[in-house]
Amino acid sequence: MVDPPYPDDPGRRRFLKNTVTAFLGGGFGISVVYAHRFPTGLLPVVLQHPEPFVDMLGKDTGMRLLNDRPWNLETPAHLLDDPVTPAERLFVRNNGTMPVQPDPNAWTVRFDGESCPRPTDLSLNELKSNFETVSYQLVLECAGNGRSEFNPPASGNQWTTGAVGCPLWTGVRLRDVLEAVGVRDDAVYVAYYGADIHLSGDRNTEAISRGVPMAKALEDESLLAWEMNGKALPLAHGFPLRLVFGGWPGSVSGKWINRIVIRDRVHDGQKMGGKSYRVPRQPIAPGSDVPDEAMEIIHAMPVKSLITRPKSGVVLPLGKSLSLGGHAWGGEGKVQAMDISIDFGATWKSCRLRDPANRFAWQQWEAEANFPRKGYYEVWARATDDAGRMQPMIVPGWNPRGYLNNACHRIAVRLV
Ligand SMILES: Nc1nc2c(c(=O)[nH]1)N[C@H]1C(S)=C(S)[C@@H](COP(=O)(O)O)O[C@H]1N2
Ligand SMILES: [Mo]
Repeated sequence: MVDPPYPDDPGRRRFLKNTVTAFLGGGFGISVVYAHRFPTGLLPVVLQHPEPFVDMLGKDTGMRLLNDRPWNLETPAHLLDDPVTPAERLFVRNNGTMPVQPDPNAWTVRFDGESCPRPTDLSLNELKSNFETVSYQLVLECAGNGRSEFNPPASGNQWTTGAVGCPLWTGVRLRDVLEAVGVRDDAVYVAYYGADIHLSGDRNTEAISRGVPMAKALEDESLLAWEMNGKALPLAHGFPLRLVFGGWPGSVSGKWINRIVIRDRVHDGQKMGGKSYRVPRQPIAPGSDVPDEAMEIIHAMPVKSLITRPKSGVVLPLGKSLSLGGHAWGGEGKVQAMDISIDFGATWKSCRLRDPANRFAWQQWEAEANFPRKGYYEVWARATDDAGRMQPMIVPGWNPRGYLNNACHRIAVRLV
């Protein structure tokens, strides 16, 4: 798969030529019927927008490809309708190159760090057999979900609304394992290293190495997981072992885990400092420069919701009511109310809202809307958490990397 051409770069040009040749020869598993007529030097359209034809990590063909080096795929809202997100519809956010065919039977995790009294290696098989196995549905959301709406634009993957999902995860409690390994009283942070490789190929630099404060590491629901929805983790989601911390930025939920460090300070690994996964402590004017010292690490994610049915753009005859539904999640809190508006926020109607399957799982909501006249409408959806915090209607708090956009999700509706 390729990006648009870079005509000035000979290496890139050669790569494209080879890719096009392979494609025309059927090498991508699709026969190109008139291949012999294809003009030399032209880039097949499908290679610029490969979604419908090319196998993207076994994902639903409706996923939106943001980048293939590293892989980044998001899920359109209408494909996120399931209460438990299926593997084929879970977004992928990679910072580096995925490891190749890890052998689960040879997999070990090293536990060490300043606040670990007895550095220990545990095999995946030992983790599976020595600790209680538990399952929780946990929301995984990239802190950059919604980034595409910031103005001025923030660099990074231009996620719209689809870097979120809530699968069922199975594994052991990180807490149980930490207790067995030993934790000194001065422990402050627990952080991970994974087997993926920095895009530069440099083996001395991690693609990403992040962590959480002790309190989050020790929660009942903080998992070292090897299954998603009752099956082994797919490679793209961290096979054979990953962390899952529901309600926090997805970046703390390390994939392909092979080392866990118990730190006596805030972890200082790759993407813990500078502007990475950090936001200004005080609000700033959009586009302004913020010194790193004025930034703080993102902890829990804010309250948010999605309209997953119908798909935006629905056309309805006047007189018919519209059934709507979706999910709402509160970072670490519970969602206590869900409302929709059909008049651009002037009035709101409360929705039916289910309880979560467990803490840090998303909640399902449903509502009906009735429209007074023919024409264009938007349905806006707004969640309120148990601390009374509501989603804003417009993009909140500009920050240099475009994190934490929890503005209301909107869909277009036409009555005819
Ligand atoms: N080892 C490793 N772990 C990682 C990442 C990564 O690039 N490498 N990406 C993180 C980020 S930024 C997010 S949002 C989540 C995404 O998880 P998913 O790809 O399973 O949806 O994984 C996190 N864990
Ligand atoms: Mo992320």
